[in-house]
Amino acid sequence: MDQHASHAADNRRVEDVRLITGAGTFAADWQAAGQLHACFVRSDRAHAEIVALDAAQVRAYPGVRLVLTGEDAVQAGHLHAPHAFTYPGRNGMKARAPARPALAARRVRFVGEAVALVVADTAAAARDAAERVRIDYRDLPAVPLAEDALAAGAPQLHDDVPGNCAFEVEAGEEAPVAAAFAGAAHIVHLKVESTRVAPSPMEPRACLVVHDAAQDSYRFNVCTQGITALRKQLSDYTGVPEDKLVIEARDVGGGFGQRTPAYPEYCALMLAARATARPVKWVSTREEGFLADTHGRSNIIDGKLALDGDGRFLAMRLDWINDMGAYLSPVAPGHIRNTVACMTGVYRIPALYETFRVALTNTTPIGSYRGAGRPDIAYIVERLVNAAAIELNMDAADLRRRNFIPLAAFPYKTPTGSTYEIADLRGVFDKALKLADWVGFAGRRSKAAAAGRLRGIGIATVIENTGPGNSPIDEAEIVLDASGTITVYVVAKSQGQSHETTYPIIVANALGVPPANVKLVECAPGTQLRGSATTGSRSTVGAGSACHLAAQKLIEEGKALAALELNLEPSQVDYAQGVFSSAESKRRITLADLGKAKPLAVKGGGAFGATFPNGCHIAEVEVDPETGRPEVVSYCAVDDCGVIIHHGIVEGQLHGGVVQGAGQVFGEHMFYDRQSGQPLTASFLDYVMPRAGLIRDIRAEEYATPSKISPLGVKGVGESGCTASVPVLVAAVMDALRPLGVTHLEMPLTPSRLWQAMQAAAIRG
Ligand code: MCN
Repeated sequence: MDQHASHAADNRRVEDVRLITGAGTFAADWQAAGQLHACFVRSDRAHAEIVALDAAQVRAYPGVRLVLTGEDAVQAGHLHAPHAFTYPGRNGMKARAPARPALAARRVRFVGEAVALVVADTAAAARDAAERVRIDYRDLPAVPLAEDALAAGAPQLHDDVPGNCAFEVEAGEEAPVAAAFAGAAHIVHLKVESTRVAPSPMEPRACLVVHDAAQDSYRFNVCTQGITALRKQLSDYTGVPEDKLVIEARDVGGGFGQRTPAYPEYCALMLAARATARPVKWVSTREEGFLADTHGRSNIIDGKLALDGDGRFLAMRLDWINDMGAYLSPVAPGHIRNTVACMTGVYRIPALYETFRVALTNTTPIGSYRGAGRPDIAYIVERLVNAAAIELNMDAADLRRRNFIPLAAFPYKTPTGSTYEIADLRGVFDKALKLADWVGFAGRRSKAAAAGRLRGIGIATVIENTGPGNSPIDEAEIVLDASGTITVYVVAKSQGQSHETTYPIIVANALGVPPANVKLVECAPGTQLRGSATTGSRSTVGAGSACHLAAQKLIEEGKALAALELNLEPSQVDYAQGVFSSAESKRRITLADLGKAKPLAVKGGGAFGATFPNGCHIAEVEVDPETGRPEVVSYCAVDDCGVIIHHGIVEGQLHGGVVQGAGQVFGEHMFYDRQSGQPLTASFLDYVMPRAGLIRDIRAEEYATPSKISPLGVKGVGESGCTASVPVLVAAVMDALRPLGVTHLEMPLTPSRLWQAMQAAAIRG
């Protein structure tokens, strides 16, 4: 066990009691004196012109204070949702980013798009009035599927996005890949879909906006993954300077990437707060969440892997269609960046090339979703590797072992430009094979077969980047105040990752004091600290490292102040376990007493690049041939996230991630009617979330290779579980059905889909 884990031995998390006893403060809990309530009128069709919008009658309705429409948003200039395709695409192409007024003007492009905003004295009055807003639409043909949207002659969503193609971009080099394919002994080809999912955090979105007329500034209480990114995006969207936007968030009930962007609703609420001169509050319903919160994934990937006669990988080509929904979200391009960063996976593949076509469709915009491209790239790469093992009649583990990047090759520069710092792939792999008893599988399969069940095993060996983050610098501030309290400030924002436990441990370990003596404040309103939002599993690397460095600075600056108090030279002062002392003079002063005499505030931080956590997951699934019901009967995971700060939290993050991936594999799917563009799974009746019993027992073990990117030796872990569980669980199901001749299925692997595949295979004979 490393030094940083020592204070966390009892595994308790500081925030748990507050959160599980209902004492949290979530976005909807905020109230402001005199607040009004908002309700959005949303489009009930996927693609239509707004012919007329009659709000006159509604404006006169009792309790109604304001009705805003798309024209108001256009007039205010709340028009251009920011996006991050700021780099040139294929042949120098510039991204075509369509305007997105905060309320739809003249045309709607997806079911659930906000068309008008009604503000009233009560939430009920706002809802009643919103139902009475009359909108006449002229329906237009809809294209909810990305491949349809990119096809010649498809209905066009935006005049300035010809062919519904917002961007084309490529990575790697095409010529060496083509040459390697020409000389390959084997080529495997697969086209798969990484399905569209609705992230669905527990806390529905909510936002309270207060406009200060004197300062012309806005104050928000909102569920967010970090205020710095949100502040910048809101400013870009509305033109209001960042220093006029103050954002406050306390507890956030899940984010999964979906709580990052500046949603148009927030910009419409700003207009309402300004126009009414009253605070305006909006709390989303769950149904609105399905329709208007960003979705995740939704990629179609055509992949080819070339191998030599000995099963060595020669080259890989991937052609992606990235569905982005009706508009570009500010965070969507992150998927592409991440798939490029990890394209080679854990394998030495000398030549790589991939293309991306970013499609706009009549669906809810796509944003980041836990993993943001890493589960997608891991899914296609691992499925190709499994297909290759079948083609070559090799054991899936042997084929992987043959192609791993060897330990001696680290730091490893990939053909698509990443530098993997350090990973002991064989070490992780061997530990996982042993944990899962890989070699004993044949016996378990026979036993299951004797009981009339189809048993399969899957393996996934994955690596992911924990992102450079949306700020080049991460900072933390530590204040030692006159009461002797140590408070640490960061701009990351926990949504369930237990930062309130983690950062105090980091600071306490550096200072040699109990973690209980250190308090954390995340995202203090108005803070000017720099740092990334809690995205890309980089908070421990970024904000955590900054906390560590700030604590070291506190010791150094504390020594100078202690020297003054003790009438010594700073060089005569030592520090250990919360006490400044001098061996010669026997004088001493505690950290707390120093704070009382000389309060101190220090800032620490730096630029911490991407780390590359990796893992090997092995799962076994049994399928009931009578009903098609799959059951995960074994799940083993060995992960390397570097030095671990808190083992219990890491385990929890892995479990959560694994089950989140399993949700996509077995049930979750945002599904649209191909003709009308109506979402058919926009409630928990139809959208199948994973239940607690889906994976009953996850056996997780650690394998640490410390990272030098962070002074703590940490790598990220928040998304690792779902990056690995998507490919491994699909592989296990496919392996179970392979003896029947089923070779390819798309997610979600529902009982009915499996049953139908088995029936079709039986008919084929
Ligand atoms: N940790 C550790 N040692 C390490 C790395 C991490 O002890 N070497 C622990 C720390 O306690 C830290 C936690 O793991 O608080 C997560 O750390 P990290 O990997 O840095 O991830 P972030 O804090 O940046 O969290 C982001 C990540 C992402 S991107 C998504 S999406 C996600 C996730 O975390 N969404 C979550 N986990 C989630 N968990 C919950 N409950 N809810 C979400 O919305």
